[in-house]
Amino acid sequence: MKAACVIGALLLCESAWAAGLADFAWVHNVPVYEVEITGEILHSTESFTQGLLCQGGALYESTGLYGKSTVRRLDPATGEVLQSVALDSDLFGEGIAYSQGELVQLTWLENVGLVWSLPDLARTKNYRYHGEGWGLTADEHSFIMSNGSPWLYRRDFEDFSLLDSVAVTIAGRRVSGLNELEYAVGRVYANFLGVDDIAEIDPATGSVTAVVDAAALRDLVPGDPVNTPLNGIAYDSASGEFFLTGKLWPKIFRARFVTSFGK
Ligand SMILES: [Ca+2]
Repeated sequence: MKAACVIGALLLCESAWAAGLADFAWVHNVPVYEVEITGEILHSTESFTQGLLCQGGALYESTGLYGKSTVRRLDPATGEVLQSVALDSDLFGEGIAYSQGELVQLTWLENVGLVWSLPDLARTKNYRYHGEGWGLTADEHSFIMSNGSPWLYRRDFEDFSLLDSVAVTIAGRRVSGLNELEYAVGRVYANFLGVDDIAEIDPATGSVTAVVDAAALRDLVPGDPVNTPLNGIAYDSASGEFFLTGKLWPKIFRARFVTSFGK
C-alpha cells in the first residue's frame, strides 16, 4: 500500500485516492467489482506487457523496453507464443488495438504508431501523433488512446488524426495515470500505473461507472503493483471473459468482473 501511496501522490494529486482507486470508490458510492478467476495460461516472464488484445480467436500482445519490444501472437488456450516480431531497438512498444484487419501499436516517446497486417504481423505503415503513447483500444467509432494523463483521446480509424477528448473523473475528481485500455460492451476499462485496480469508464462522459479491485490476482503473481504492474486487459467477446496479465507476470488469467459484497 505504501508503494501505491507514492504513485498515488505522483499521479493522482488526490490524497484520498492514494489508498487505491477501489477504496476511493467505496467511500464515494461508486460500485466496486472483484475479479473471479476462471482459468489461467502461461505468460512469459520476459514480457514487459504494454497492451493485450483478443481478436479473431487469437491473443495479441505488445511488449515494451528499448531493445526488447515486440508485437506477438499467443495461443489463447495455452499462452504459447506463436509469433513474435521485434521492434527496432529505438522503439518502446505500448498499447495495441485492432481495426479493419490491422493492428496499431503505439510507442511510448517516439510519436509513431506502427501498423501491422493480420494474420501475418507484417509492418505496413506508420502513423504520427503528438505526445506520449500509453494505452490503445477501439470501439465501433474510433481508436481510444491514453497517455498517462486523465484524458482519453479519440483518433480516426483512417489516419489516426485526433477527433475528440474527454477527461476521466470519479466522484467529480479527475483520475490521472490511465494506462492499458480495453473496450467492451459500451465501456472502456483502464488500469493504472502503480495500483491493482481497473476503472470502468463511460467513454461518452469520462465518468468512472465502477472500479474493479484486482487484488485477487496479486496474491498469485510475484512482485508489487509498482515493479510488476497489472498492464494487460483483453476482452473475449466469444466468452464474455477478460484476459488479464501484467509486466513480467508468469500467468495470463481468464476472469470475470463480479459484484463485491460485504466489504
Ligand atoms: Ca487491451
